[in-house]
Amino acid sequence: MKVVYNAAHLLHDPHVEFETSRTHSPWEHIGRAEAIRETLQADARFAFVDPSEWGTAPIEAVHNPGLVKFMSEGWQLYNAAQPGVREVVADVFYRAALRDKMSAGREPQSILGRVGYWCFETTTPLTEGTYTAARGAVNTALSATRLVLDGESSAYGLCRPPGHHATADLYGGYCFFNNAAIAAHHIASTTGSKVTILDVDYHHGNGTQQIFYDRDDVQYVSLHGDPARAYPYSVGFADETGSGRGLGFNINHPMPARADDDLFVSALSTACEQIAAFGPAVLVVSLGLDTYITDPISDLAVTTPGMRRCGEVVRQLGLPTVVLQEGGYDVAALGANVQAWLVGLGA
Ligand code: SP5
Ligand code: ZN
Repeated sequence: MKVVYNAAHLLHDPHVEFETSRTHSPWEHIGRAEAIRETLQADARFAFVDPSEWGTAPIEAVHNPGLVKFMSEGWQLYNAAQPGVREVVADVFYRAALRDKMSAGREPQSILGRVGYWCFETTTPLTEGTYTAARGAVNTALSATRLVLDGESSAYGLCRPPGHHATADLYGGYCFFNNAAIAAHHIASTTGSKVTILDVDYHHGNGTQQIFYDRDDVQYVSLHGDPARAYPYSVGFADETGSGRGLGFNINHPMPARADDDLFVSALSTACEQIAAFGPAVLVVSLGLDTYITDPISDLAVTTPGMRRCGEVVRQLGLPTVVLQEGGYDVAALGANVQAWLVGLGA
C-alpha cells in the first residue's frame, strides 16, 4: 500500500494544551505521526511517496476563505500585537449573541478577536508553522486521493494535523482544515460520483457531519463515543440523520464506554451495510485509533487485533478506499494500530 507522508507536519509543534481547566503537554504532537511513519517504514508492505502541492482552491471549496486567510496570517499578526507568544489560543469566543450583533459576516478587526471568531475551543493552539503544516496535511490527503482515483485499490494519507472536527468556518479539536471533507468533496466534484466518509475516530467528526449535512452525494457514517459523555458533547447523536436533500445520508453510531472488539466490529459491520446500500464509488476513511483500549483520552476497548478486524470488515466492501489519519493518542501503540488496520484492509 502506498503511504503519503509529509514532513511539513513537524512545523505544527505546540508545547502546551489548555484542556479540562489545566495546562498540560499536548496529546496531539509531532511524535504521533513520527511513530506511525517509523512503524510503516519498517514494514515492506508499505511504500512511501511524497505529496504534491494542491493550492488553496480545494480547501476553499469546503471552508470559508476567511478561515484560510486567518490561518495564513493569524500567528504573525498575533505576535506583532503580543510579542513572544508561542501558542496562540483564543480568549474570546463569538457565541451567537455576540456574533449576531456584528454587521453581517464581519469578523472582528483586532487580531485578539479574530482568533476566537475562527476557533471554537482552547485545545488547538496556532503555532508559527501551523498553517504550513495544515496545508501540508491537505496536500497529503489529496495526493492519497489521487492515487486511488488513478487506480490504486487503497492508499493511506498520514495526515497531521488531523481534520474531522474542523467545520466550514471553525477550527478546533486539534483540527484546522478538514482533510477528509476536502478529499471527499474533491472526489464528488471532479468525478460526479457518490462518496462515503466512514469515520472510526473515537470522537464524532462534527466538522465533517456539518459540511455534508444537507448533501445527498456524500454520505457520512460515524462510530464514536456517545456524545452524552464524549467530546464534542453536543453533536453525534443517532437522531442526527441529515437535512433537506441530505436526509438519510448522515448516520451516527454512538458507542457505550468500554465497547470491546466484538461490539465495535459488530457496529462497524452494520455501518458497512449502510454504506453498501448507499452505493458509493469511493470510500474515504477517517482513521482514528483513539478507540484503542489504553488511549489516554478515550474510553473504548478496541485491541490491536480488533483494529485488524476493522480493516478486514471495510475491505469486504470492495471499494476504492482512501484512508486518512485522524486521532489516536497512545503513541506507544499507535504505529502498530495503524499497521494492523491497514493490513486488515489489504496492505
Ligand atoms: C482528532 C481528535 O481526535 N481530536 C480529539 C479532540 C479531543 N479533545 C478533548 C478531549 C477531552 C478529553 N478529556 C479527557 C481527559 C482524560 N484524562
Ligand atoms: Zn479522536
